[in-house]
Amino acid sequence: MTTKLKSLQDWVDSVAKLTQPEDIHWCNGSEAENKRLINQMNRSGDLLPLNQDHYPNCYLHRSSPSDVARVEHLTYICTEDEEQAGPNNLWMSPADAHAKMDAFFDGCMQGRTMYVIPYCMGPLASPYARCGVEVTDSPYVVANMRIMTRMGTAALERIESEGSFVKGLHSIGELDPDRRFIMHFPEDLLIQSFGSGYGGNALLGKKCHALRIASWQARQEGWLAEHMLIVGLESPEGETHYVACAFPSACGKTNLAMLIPPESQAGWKVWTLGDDIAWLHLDANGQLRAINPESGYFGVVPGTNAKTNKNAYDMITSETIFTNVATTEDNLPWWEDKKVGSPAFDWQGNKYDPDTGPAAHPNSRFTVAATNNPCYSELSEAPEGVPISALVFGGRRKELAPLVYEAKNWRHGVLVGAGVASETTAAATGQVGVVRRDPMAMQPFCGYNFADYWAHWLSFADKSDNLPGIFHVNWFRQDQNGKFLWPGFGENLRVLRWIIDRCEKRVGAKETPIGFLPESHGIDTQDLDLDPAVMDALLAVDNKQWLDEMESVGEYLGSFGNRLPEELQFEHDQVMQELRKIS
Ligand code: OXD
Ligand code: MN
Repeated sequence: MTTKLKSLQDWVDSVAKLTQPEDIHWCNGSEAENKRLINQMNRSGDLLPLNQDHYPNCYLHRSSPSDVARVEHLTYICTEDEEQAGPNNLWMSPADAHAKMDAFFDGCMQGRTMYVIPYCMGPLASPYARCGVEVTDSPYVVANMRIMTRMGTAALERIESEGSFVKGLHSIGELDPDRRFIMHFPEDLLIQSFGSGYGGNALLGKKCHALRIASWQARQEGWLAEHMLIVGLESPEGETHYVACAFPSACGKTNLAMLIPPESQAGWKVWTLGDDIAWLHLDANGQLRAINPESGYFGVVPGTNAKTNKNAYDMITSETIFTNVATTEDNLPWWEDKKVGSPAFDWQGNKYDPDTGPAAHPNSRFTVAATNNPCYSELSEAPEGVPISALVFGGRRKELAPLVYEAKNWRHGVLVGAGVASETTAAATGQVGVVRRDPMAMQPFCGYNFADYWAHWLSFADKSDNLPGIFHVNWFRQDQNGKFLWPGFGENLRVLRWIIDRCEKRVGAKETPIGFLPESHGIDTQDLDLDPAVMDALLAVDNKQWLDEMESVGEYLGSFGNRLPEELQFEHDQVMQELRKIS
């Protein structure tokens, strides 16, 4: 197979000339093609079949031990003007980046097959969807892209009719951390990734395209590409509200997207649209609508059990690619907190020894089609997406941030988003558990200067008088002994219900300098067995702590210099003033 689109054929030819593969395979996305690839990877050892009686069509991939997470220190935005990338990104000039990458790619596919993967991010029939083509020498990437995107012939047809696409060139190289870079050239809609096979570095449709490049495209075209789950909440009366929530990596987006209402919330139903990325557009009526550009989940495995997320637990018992989990004696996948079975082999395939650390890697992952999810929303394929009632930011904070609060208006909400901070997790290489600023949960993913990104967010206030409410939640507040105050998981529905009630103007709220908080009894705690003092602690706003926090947010915003939008500075000054009045 080839293509009738000359610009695509020329690009593929030029990549082949540089990388010198033995074969070129254009992926059509068919079942037969997938089977052939899986069989081939079973033979090469790239994919190991798991126990097929209990986990039909499930496979295990073991990464190279130094290739288990995103590498933010090797991820660059390469724009002509350094200011475009901003202090939030590592920058390299396109000329330097090309020189470096061309040397890496030179002859790197010798003896290997080069796969050409046409893919579509978003429903194939959606005007909001955008296409790309990834060229890779990794069959594992092909199998994952088939789950995570609409990949193959239909995507190629759309690309041929549109004539434009995002180009992604990937090679695992030698999987050498010293010869690894993830480069983005937003001005050319181009991604180049070398030396890693890990999801976020190698499945280029995901973070590289659907967030870094798409955020750039979105600014130019007037929409938003965000690190957000999308979930529908259907009330017992049959009314469904959709919310989109941005949390940093590995802070429970997949769990919230697949939430199971506890018994006390009888009659509520939850429908998942997406667990990681949302593309948001204003429609002709000024209603914000969301599509999920992805068609599968690449979720963190440890912690998933029949209690924490039964939907996910069930969803990954068939047709799933596991990466870096442990295995039991009878070849079942195993991970920390699975609660059943015990590990015989660790994630590297060695006999499990508890002294050498966890059996499954803390960032071990599952890749599975969204349609496997028991609460898959039929609207996932709706070309026009779903209407969004609320946008919710959140982070992992032991203290400070209350369980929930609502921004005073859209502009203040942009400040709330810009002020998001969270304790780091295993999803990226580096220290775990340190608080870092992660505006809109986009710190690792915004493809341009945050100052311009906030200006873009702020500009929506002038485009519609019908924008969703903006909220902030924190499921992770702890007491002095390190115990979580809020039960989390399914019970988070109680907080989402308050959010919906606020959007529908059905409940009052308490005004504080940081925003609107639930009144006492605002959040339904029936059957929760929660001491009222704990609820008070969860909703406490400590002015002194908040003054310190806002000072630190102010310093952070100041680091963007005079590119920082005045309106954002104004919102910040307002909150500072209010806090000072009360302190
Ligand atoms: C992810 C991440 O893989 O955010 O979704 O790191
Ligand atoms: Mn993510």
